[in-house]
Amino acid sequence: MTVQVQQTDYLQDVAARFGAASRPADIQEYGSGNINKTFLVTPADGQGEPFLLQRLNTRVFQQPDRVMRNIRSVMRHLEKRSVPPAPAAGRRWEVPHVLLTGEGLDHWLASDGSYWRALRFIGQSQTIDAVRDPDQAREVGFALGTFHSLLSDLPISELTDTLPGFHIAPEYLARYDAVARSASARPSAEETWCSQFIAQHRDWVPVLEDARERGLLRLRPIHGDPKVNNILFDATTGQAIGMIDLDTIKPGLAQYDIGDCLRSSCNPDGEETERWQNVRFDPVLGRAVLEGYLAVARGFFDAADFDFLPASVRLIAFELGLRFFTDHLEGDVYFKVTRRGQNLARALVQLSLARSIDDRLEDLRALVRELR
Ligand code: GN1
Ligand code: MG
Repeated sequence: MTVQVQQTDYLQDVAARFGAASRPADIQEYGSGNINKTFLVTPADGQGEPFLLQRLNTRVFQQPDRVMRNIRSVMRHLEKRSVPPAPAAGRRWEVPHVLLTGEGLDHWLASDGSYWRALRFIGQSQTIDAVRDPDQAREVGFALGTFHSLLSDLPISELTDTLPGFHIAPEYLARYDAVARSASARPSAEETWCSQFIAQHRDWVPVLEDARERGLLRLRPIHGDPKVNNILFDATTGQAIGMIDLDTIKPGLAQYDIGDCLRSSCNPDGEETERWQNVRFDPVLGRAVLEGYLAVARGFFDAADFDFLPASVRLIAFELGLRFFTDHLEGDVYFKVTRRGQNLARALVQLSLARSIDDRLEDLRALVRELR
């Protein structure tokens, strides 16, 4: 009870820094992110707009000022850019603006060292954890295409790397190898399945970093984390209206984003399903996502971008499986869990998704040939 009250006072205090002047505001935990902690703050009647309060996970983002600097660069860029990409004209498009403290800062560093920020709450919107049908999938592609298109003329020199090594698949594999060497001598059947699957498909890992080193793919501004529940939909029309969670914006390969978006939106069972053996990549949804994406982004997509699309979808599913499994072996230090075994369950889902993508790789290649 006392802990609860202290916790509430603490949050009220932090919320007040960002303008929740009325106390007490209603503060509820919000969303399903795996990294940061998010709260919805609703000031008492007539005392201001609701907003999101987030505690940045500084174990993951060890230089949180860099995260905020990137978001500032992106916001400045979007404000300067008056013309939306043609297919987006006339549609609702929202940006998660950062709110300032009374002192004009974009974050609040609490005395216990925790790092807080606040974001405008975008009303009349919703997120989804799995895609329902091709129309929704087309909207997912449209959102990522619009986002890429809006940032396509932001020089990467204006962005910093908030998370060194993020999406560099060979580094995740090296980390896994190191952790696996000291893992339990008595693995469970599911752990054994994961390690065998990883051992059999190590050759999938270098495809994008090799292409980058050979100069085939270039760095550009990416979102970094465009999974389906980081896309906002209008609550009434169901149209995609924006991308949230801008912490991982950085110079990267568009293939990381498209791979992540496809692996996430073409898995109708979602990331948290317990029935991992049933997980399938849905090619009908895949076609719709790519059509929606290319309707906006075709202009800056070159031949090599198309060439590496199929392999990048398989890679990002495999990479995420590897990341979840490594975290499971390390004792759940990176991704938030509510129970022991959750990161293993998530790894099984992503690795069997990678297997399903691999089964369909020829179809994916044919689809890309058709759409290019
Ligand atoms: C994490 O924070 P959230 O839930 O949007 C992770 C992504 C993973 C995703 C899987 C910084 O994203 O890379 O794809 O979980 N973000 C970071 O659900 O590691
Ligand atoms: Mg995130």
